[in-house]
Amino acid sequence: MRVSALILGMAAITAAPLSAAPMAMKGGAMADLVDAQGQTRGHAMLRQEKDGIHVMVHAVGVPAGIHAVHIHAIGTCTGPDFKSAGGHWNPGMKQHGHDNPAGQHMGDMPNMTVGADGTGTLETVIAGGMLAGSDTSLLDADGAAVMIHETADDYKTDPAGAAGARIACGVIKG
Ligand SMILES: [Cu+2]
Repeated sequence: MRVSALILGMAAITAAPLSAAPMAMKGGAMADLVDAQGQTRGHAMLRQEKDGIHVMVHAVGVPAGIHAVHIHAIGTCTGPDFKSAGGHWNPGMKQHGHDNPAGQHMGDMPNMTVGADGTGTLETVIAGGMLAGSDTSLLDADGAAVMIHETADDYKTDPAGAAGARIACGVIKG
């Protein structure tokens, strides 16, 4: 059911008025998430709005539980550890975590709850974030990646929220 909703959502984007096309082309991106074995683990859609980057992550085949989801700074997903994606997207040179007084990273996002069926959805807004068009944009020369972690983000431990291993990674494609 969630997949159908997603397809409808994508259709809605495609059916946007022509006048919005240049903005949509500049402002939309997506990522296919894969695990350490290269198996599909869902996808993410990102779009630019006035208030920031709207992010929707849909996971499939992920262990049930609460998982950290971040934007990492480099658009390279080399398994099995996905360290190739670097640290969190952090153009403001802050520390990690919404609950950290010195935080937070632009790439910090709320945790995603995955159910017993292995699916989970996260919808959030990266306030003030820019996909493209500025020197602090997400889609810079080395790109960026969406990452799902093994465990929950504690929203305060620098630099990564004590969220454990990187279990699924997706290169963000504009
Ligand atoms: Cu991360």
